[in-house]
Amino acid sequence: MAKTKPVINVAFVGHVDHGKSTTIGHLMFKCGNLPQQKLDKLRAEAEKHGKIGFEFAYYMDRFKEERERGVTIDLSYEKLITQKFEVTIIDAPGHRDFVKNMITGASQADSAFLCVAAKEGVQPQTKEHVWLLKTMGVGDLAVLINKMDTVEYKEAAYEKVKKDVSDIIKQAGYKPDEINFIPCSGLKGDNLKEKSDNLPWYKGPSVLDQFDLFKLPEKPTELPLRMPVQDAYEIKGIGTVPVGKIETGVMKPGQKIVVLPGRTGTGIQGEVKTVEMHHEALPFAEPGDNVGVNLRGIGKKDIARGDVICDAAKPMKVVEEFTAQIAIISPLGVIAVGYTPVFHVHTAQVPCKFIELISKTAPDGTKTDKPDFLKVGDVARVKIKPMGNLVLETQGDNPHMSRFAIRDAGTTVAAGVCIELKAKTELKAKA
Ligand SMILES: Nc1nc2c(ncn2[C@@H]2O[C@H](COP(=O)(O)OP(=O)(O)OP(=O)(O)O)[C@@H](O)[C@H]2O)c(=O)[nH]1
Ligand SMILES: [Mg+2]
Repeated sequence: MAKTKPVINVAFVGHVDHGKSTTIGHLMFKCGNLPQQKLDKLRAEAEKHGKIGFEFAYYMDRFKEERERGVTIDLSYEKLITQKFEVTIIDAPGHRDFVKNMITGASQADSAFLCVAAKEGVQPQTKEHVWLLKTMGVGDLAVLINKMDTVEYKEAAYEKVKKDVSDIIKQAGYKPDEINFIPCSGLKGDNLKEKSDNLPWYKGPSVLDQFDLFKLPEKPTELPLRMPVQDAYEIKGIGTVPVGKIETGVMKPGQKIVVLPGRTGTGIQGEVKTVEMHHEALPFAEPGDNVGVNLRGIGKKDIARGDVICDAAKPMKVVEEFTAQIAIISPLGVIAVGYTPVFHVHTAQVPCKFIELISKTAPDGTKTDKPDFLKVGDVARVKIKPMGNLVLETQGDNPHMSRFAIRDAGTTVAAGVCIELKAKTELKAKA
């Protein structure tokens, strides 16, 4: 597929069962991507599983277990051509057990719809997902206040949820005044494609309109090449094909690269043979492109999820220790020196230890130097030591590669950004 319109990747996130998959499925039906005959089949299958009302969700939930349980487990993708964009819709799971997959989805997204059910309002994963979006660098957000049919399409119900969502997104650093809050019903179809007569008080865009209101993601092409690897496949006759989204820089056939940290922990040198998107070879790929790459000199064992393909002349650094600014979202207890949770950085997961608490600001604004512990609502400056090989950059060098989430026992404890770092060894480029 030749690139005609600019590509954007839009994730649907939010608490379990708030209607993400249903909204996408129904929108696809209204846009003609899901034919009536197929919908009838999905409806029959949903009924067979005792899941009446899940037919639109089934369009996105394609695995047997997802259909039987009526929950999204893994990410699924759907193409939509709008007036302005070629959109890749990313349907993320809301269930707390699958937050890892949501993080991967957020790492691929340029923009996102946060889906909140009108009756239930803000729920734990509503808040957690907001922080994760922010951490993963998704700056452009719209909020769907879904299931408006369950609150008789009342404006008061919408306003209440809008206020609660505004509060949490503001805490995470979004500007609620610049964000559209769209009332809709994924199941009944209101405000998905056309504006609905059931919501005459609402003057804003429909869900479909909103896609074209998302900002065209800035393309940091001037920064060095960084492509975090989401997965690496072994393809017969071709070799190892890592896939992922290019965060910064440009990738071209013939380019010298280094995979970091790679199997060795110190980087493996290689060269780009081909770059493909949607099975088409590209002359070059840019930030935002989700691509598959064939690399000369890199075997299956050399590369895995969590590695980053970097410009060989300007590689990232493997970190000895780093200073970070973090916000505590929901600690399981309190955080003190010695605490060693898992850090999710781009697509990598590495246990890291808190070695120093430098300072903190409590939610009431009180500042403390060298605090003994951190708790929910605190924003802190801390020193961290990775327990494995981790590549990271400072916010000053490359903001796209400086953010991380801290997770422990199935919960996102904190989110943060790297301010300063000390490299393990100065990796010399052998381009
Ligand atoms: N009444 C009503 N029900 C809805 C609406 N949207 C979704 N539902 C129902 O809510 C349930 C969950 O819908 P899903 O689309 O699977 O929700 P989800 O957000 O994708 O859930 P996960 O992916 O598991 O997090 C299903 O029973 C849907 O029929 C809506 O607008 N109105
Ligand atoms: Mg779903």
